[in-house]
Amino acid sequence: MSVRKPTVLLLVPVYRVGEWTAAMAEAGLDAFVHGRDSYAPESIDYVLSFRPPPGLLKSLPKLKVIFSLGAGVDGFLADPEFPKHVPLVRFVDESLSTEMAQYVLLHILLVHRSQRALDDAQKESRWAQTMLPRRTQDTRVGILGLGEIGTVSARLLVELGFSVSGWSRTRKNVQGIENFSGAAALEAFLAQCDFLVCLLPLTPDTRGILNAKTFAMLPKGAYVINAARGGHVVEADVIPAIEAGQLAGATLDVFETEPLPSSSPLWRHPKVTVTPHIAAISELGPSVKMVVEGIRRHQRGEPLINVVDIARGY
Ligand code: NDP
Ligand code: OXD
Repeated sequence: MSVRKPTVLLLVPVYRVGEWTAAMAEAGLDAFVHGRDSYAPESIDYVLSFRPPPGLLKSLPKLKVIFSLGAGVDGFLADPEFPKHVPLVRFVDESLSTEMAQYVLLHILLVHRSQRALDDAQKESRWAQTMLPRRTQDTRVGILGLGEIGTVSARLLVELGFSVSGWSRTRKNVQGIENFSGAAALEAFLAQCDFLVCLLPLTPDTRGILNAKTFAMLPKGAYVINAARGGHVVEADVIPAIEAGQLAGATLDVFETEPLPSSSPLWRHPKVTVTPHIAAISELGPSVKMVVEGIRRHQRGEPLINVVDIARGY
């Protein structure tokens, strides 16, 4: 069967269009490829993006599949004109999940092992041998979101001896991880988290889930890590919860406004660690593989994989 040569729109930074085009050709995809500055809307079959400009996808009348460069698709679904009849395939990748798990582990260990305080002691040539970590098996890590990334992170922490639980929408059975599911179980889940790690998708149900009320449900002195989306946190509630001693501190990789404005007090608070949405980055090779395989599947009439459930929001 002969198939028409497809046309692909790459909504990646203009300076990256060349490397994407070359990598797709190297992967054997015979396609017309355009960047955002040179395309005819009626010619586009497939689009690749992370946060497309609102309204743009709707302006492509022959669009067949949308590929998300990121694992999170909130940047697509925030568009009120998102064409809901077009399948949206999201990026799911082992190396992305591993990098996320590394980020989570790094920031838990920095706190668990008092590394920041030990750095301060070194600056004063002080032998701080009394700064011993709490027993790992007595340290309870709770993960909001036991999906692709949450499960890899949870397993890594279990292997290192932490006591791990996870919260999901539907019931999960992951060995060694206590599962809490559904909105009704959230309070009981939070009540037993010394570390709370957010790895949820951003949906109407999860927006603002980290707020003064949920912080108050944690044990006093809990530590919060958000590597999911800025919209999960009510940013104005973080510093008051730390100053009240309810939170020991927070590590935040993602923010409502990115880059985080220099006026944000989060940058300067001694108990807040800010990183620039860098917990994990989608690599070119696996991203190209997802797009090329997805286009081939679509052209052969085979089912697509990792299709987002638009009604659910992830
Ligand atoms: P998945 O879709 O695989 O997992 C999502 C998990 O969240 C599932 O366990 C799901 O439950 C749970 N969940 C969703 N809604 C609810 C709810 N209302 N109540 C309880 N649980 C809920 O996503 P990934 O693991 O692939 O990615 C998670 C997020 O990580 C992305 O959406 C993205 O925002 C973020 N991310 C951030 C990066 C960074 O660099 N900072 C990089 C990559 C991703 P169930 O299993 O029952 O469906
Ligand atoms: C993602 C991200 O969702 O990079 O993959 O944030």
